[in-house]
Amino acid sequence: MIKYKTLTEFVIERQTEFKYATGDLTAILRDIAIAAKVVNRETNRAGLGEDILGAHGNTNVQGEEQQKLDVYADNAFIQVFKSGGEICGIGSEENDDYMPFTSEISKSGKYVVLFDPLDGSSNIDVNVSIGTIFSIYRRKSETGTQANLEDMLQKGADQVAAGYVIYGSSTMLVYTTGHGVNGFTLEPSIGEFCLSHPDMQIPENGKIYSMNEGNIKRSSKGVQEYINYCQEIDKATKRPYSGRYIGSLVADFHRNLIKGGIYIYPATDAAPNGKLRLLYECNPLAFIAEQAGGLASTGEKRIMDIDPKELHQRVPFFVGSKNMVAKAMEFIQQHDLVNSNN
Ligand code: P6P
Repeated sequence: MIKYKTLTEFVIERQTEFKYATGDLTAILRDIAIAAKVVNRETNRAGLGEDILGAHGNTNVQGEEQQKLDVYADNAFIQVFKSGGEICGIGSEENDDYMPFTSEISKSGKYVVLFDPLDGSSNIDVNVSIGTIFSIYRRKSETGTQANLEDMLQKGADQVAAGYVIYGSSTMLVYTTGHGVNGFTLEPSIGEFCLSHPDMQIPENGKIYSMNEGNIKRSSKGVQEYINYCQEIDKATKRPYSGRYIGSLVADFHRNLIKGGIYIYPATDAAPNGKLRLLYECNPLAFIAEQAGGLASTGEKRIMDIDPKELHQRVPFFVGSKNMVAKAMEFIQQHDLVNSNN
């Protein structure tokens, strides 16, 4: 008899590591797992579902065309967070403003969740892996009141937990509470996330770089020089590296977490702060990366040190193997920061 260790068993076993060990984290991760299973079901049958493919017909605050599954996933996670009682409010990529929950049970919740319900959703119709990304903070406002914007605008270093779900060839949930990174694979026959990747560590070096090279001529000199570095022939440092870009952040990040590599979405002249959102994409993945021994930077500063100013704030994002991110930062320092100081 193969004994799986389920997510719930694992979290209860590790509950004491969670700063506020009151069972709240167990409940929050339980809720995330429930919503993930619901989203997984629809994702896996998207071509067959009741008209679940394609555009929803609205544009979100990002100016991006919402996919039907975007809205479906957003509602699924909001529903479980609302009914769980541990969460007093949320911020989501798919909602213009943050959402304080108004029930008495929710107002007594001690945590907020910032999340991207379905990242990479433009890939849904072409059967490419997509993901959910989440970031959990302890509220700053008084328990019993409605959550406020200050609860949402917390820097990444103050996250109490973070993680992602990847809906791929298998469905996995990967999370950290600041005591390492652990990965759980959904076992469909029992409907449980089971420990499959204990204590995940990202290799210090890698041979994969992930960037939309269509942006290269609109990127800084430092980024261009780093990509040139990746493409040079140098046996001693195992270059050229391989370019791998799925166009789905969670899928690119997850591959690099396991194999080693760097993901770059830099500032461009079209997107001067980059494309990715600090609160519910960069901070949670930065927490995972650092806990797995990697780095996450804007190219100049640590992602998790940034004080957020607005809910959908974008930042340039360099994340992955420690030595690869450090090397990219060297090129930024050499070619961009020096010039900007002139
Ligand atoms: P581009 C998806 O919209 C996303 O947020 C990430 O998942 C992905 O890495 C990136 O944007 C793709 O953006 O501009 O290369 O198509």
